[in-house]
Amino acid sequence: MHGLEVEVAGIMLKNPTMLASGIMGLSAASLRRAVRGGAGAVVAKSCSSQPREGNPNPTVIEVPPRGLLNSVGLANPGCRELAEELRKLGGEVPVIASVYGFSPEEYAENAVLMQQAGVDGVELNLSCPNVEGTVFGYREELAQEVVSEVKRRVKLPVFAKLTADAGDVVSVAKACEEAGADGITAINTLRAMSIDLTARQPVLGNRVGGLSGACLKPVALRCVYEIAEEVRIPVIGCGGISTGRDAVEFFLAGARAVQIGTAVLYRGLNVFRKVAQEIAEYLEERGYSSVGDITGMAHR
Ligand code: RRO
Repeated sequence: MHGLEVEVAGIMLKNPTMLASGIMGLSAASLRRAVRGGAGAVVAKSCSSQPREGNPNPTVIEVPPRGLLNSVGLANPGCRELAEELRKLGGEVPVIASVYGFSPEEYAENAVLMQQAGVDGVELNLSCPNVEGTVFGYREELAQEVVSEVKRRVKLPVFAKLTADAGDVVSVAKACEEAGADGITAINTLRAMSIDLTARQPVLGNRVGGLSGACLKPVALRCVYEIAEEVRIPVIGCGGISTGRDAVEFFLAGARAVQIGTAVLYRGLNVFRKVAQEIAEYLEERGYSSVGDITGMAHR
């Protein structure tokens, strides 16, 4: 397939599809399955300094059509153990670690551990809907503090993953760029809930969770479009992408690459290869030679 290679903050991707954080967990074996499914890069599940068990069950439920509601609660074995797993992944595609922290210093320490593990980039999860405490991506100055501290400590490309639950996601993106972020990932899941009519209680053990899947696409697309108007660093689209046509909408809105998560459930692990093929077909049918030819076109 021609013209699918993209460069994102110095990282070369053989095609613009990436595995979104959280979907395939954090073992090397499961991330490799996404690589075999054709992903141009993979993002591991977010990790914190200390291991976390996560929230009470149920933590993941289906929200038709083609959506999920999760309240996983950052279940992870801690960054040190994750670092050992990511070390096993060798060079097939770029690997991006997703790091979380309860303070800017913790984010930076975790990012340093990931850098030592040899990853290609770090995504700062500033937008988890399921953890008690500060959501750094809700406010410009908090997001800025985290990005500055991480950039002070690591040399790798740093992406800030943001949420539309923030009052003004565009201002938060601008603040991250000012603090030295190398890219923006937009967006994380949106806070949402489901109520069981028989039990007359919220379905999720944690009551509230994060919504992902098809219904997120228009919101994510709007965020990418508006952020791309205001920042010069690359924007990675995330939210409701399951086909090549979805991906193309994000490129037209200004995204340099796209992340795919929930769609793995509906189109299988080969979703990356399928979406890449569908993007190539779109480009070829219209006489474009690369993804870059159409990036940001909807702004003109
Ligand atoms: O683990 C989770 O509950 C979780 C995280 Br860290 C996140 O960033 N987004 C999400 O929907 N779930």
